[in-house]
This record gives sequence, C-alpha cells and structure tokens, in this order.
Amino acid sequence: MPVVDDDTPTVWVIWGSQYVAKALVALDAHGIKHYVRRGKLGTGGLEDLPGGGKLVPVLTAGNDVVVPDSEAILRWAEKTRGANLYPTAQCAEWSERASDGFLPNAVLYYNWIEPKGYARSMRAKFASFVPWYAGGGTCIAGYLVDWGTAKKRAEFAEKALPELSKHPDVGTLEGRADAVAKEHVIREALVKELMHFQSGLANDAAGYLCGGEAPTAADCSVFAQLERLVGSMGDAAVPASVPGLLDDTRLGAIKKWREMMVEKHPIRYGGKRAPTAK
Ligand SMILES: N[C@@H](CCC(=O)N[C@@H](CS)C(=O)NCC(=O)O)C(=O)O
Repeated sequence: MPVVDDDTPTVWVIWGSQYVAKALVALDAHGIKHYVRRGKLGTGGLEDLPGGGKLVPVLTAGNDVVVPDSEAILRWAEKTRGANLYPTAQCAEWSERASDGFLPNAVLYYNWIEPKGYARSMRAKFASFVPWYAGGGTCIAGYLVDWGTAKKRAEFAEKALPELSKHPDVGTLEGRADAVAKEHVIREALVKELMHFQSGLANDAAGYLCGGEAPTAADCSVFAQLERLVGSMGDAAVPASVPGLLDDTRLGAIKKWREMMVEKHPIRYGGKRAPTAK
C-alpha cells in the first residue's frame, strides 16, 4: 500500500493527458510536492477514481480532499498552497479559454480526427504498444490500433466538431469528412487562436503569457494543450500531431515561449510514486 502523508497531495492521472499535464506543470513550477497515481482504465473508462468521476486529473489530499478538474486543482493550489497562479483576471480567462475553447478542440481534432495528425500522434503511440506476437513492429499494428480506437475517435468527433463549428471563420462542420476537407480553415483559425495568446508576450518573447516571474494558470493551460500539437508531452513521449505548426512566421514569439517552457517547466508524469509501506 502506498504511504501518503496528509500534506502531500496525490494527482490521479493517465499518461499523456493534456489536462493532467496542466496540473502537473502548475504544481512543479510552484514547488508543490505531489505524488502521481495512474487511474485504472477498464472497458467503461476510468474505473477507480476518487469521487467516482470518469475524468483525470483528480487531486486528493488527506482523508477528505477530492478535487476533480484541472482548473479546480490550480485554484486549490492557489488557495491552500499559496501558488500565485491567478494574479490577474486575464490569467483566469485565458486558462479557461485554453482548456475549454477552440484550442483544446483543435487538439482533439488533430490527435483523433484529422487522418495525418492521428497517424503521427495517437496511432503511432498506440501502435508502439502492440506486442510483437500480435503484429507489433509490423504494418498491421496500425490497423489493429484503428480497430481499437474507432469508437473513441467517433466520440471525440461528436464532442469537438460542434465546438470547432462555433468559430466564425470555421462555420458549421457537417460531420467528419467535411471537417477533414476543411483542415486548412481549422488550421488558420488555430494559428489565430495562438496569436491571441501570444499577444501577452513581449516582442522578444521573454517571460510568461501574463507577465510575472513564474508560470500562471494561463501558461500551464496553453502549454499543456500545445504540447499535444507540437511537442511530446514530456516523459509521456506522445509524438506531435502537427509538428510544423509553430514554424508559421506569425507564431515566432509563442514558439520561443514554448521552447522556454519545455526547458524550464518540463511535463513530468514519472518518478512521483508515493513510497510503499515496509
Ligand atoms: N475539464 C476537465 C477535462 C478532463 C479530461 O477531459 N480528461 C480526459 C483526459 S485528457 C480523460 O480523463 N479521459 C478519460 C476518458 O475519456 O475515458 C479538466 O480540465 O480536468
């Protein structure tokens, strides 16, 4: 049994999750020690999360603290551990926008719906798990993954396409084929969304999205989502779905900011298990 002391919170995770990454980066960047536990994935989704929910992250502390939802976890860290994550109203607005607005739905689109992005990221990651005796390392591994992920991909399309359709430049997407045909439109809207967050940076891209000396909630939210497009989710090693996205000359400042975040505030899921009882 893990030994968990009251002061050290535990974050329940699945590796590679962008919402988990947001919470982990916030806790690490503000020096808040925490343990990590993997949620158990069963046929009905996550099965053993405290509070009975189905989504990670969930933070637990002591006997009675259970905080589901990444934004609520950051608020908890500010309230109970003094982490200065919401110094201005804009930090809160941007953090929520980066977790609930166009950006996270573009992340779902490029990781699960758009064929090239899916092939580069989720398909490649899952194919690497197919054992050799079931076709791992051969060309059928990808087909096995497609079979296994078909339901999940359909669910993500159902969730993301209406959200992407709310963007005035995108307009109504009539199903997956239409969304794939309009990839160039979605990409342009995504560039504009990133330019919006980039407007918080000084021209030389030094510093954080809302200023200050440490990442705020806005930095953690934008960074975690962006890594599913252009990065590798730290030690979870999920391949990028749109690797060249930040080479667009309009995104120079956010590109530099992202490189700084990777160096100074890497996403770390591993090496955080609670010690076990002797
Ligand atoms: N609004 C939630 C979203 C969390 C979320 O969507 N988590 C995904 C992982 S990225 C999840 O737990 N998925 C489990 C499943 O779909 O079964 C937050 O900010 O924490």
